[in-house]
Amino acid sequence: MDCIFCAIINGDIPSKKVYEDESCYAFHDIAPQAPVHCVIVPKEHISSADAINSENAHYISAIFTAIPKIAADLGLTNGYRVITNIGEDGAQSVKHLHFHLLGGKKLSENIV
Ligand code: DGP
Repeated sequence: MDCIFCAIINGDIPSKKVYEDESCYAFHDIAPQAPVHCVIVPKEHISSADAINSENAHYISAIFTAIPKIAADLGLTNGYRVITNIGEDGAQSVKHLHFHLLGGKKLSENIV
């Protein structure tokens, strides 16, 4: 399978790691849209949040358990935003489930 995020998880494509455990991997986004912008991915290839089911939902628990630790490590003491894009209308460009963690400034009130 040709997946950029699987290649990042495997170390075949370099990334700036911010967090890793047995279930998930987090790294700085290559095109940051906020002063802090990292991406958190499950280590198993799941195409998007639309493919979450009872078999793989444990990755969501692991990711959302990791997010407060990652946010604290990155100094996001005043809040942040978590976004996942899904499919064409959601403007998902990489077809491996990922959550954007954005912060470091007061974010726009547009788009949630
Ligand atoms: P999305 O549009 O929601 O699918 O977001 C994909 C994000 O992944 C986008 O913000 C840019 C980031 N990205 C794509 N390729 C790479 C890469 O090779 N390295 C890193 N660090 N980020 C990448």
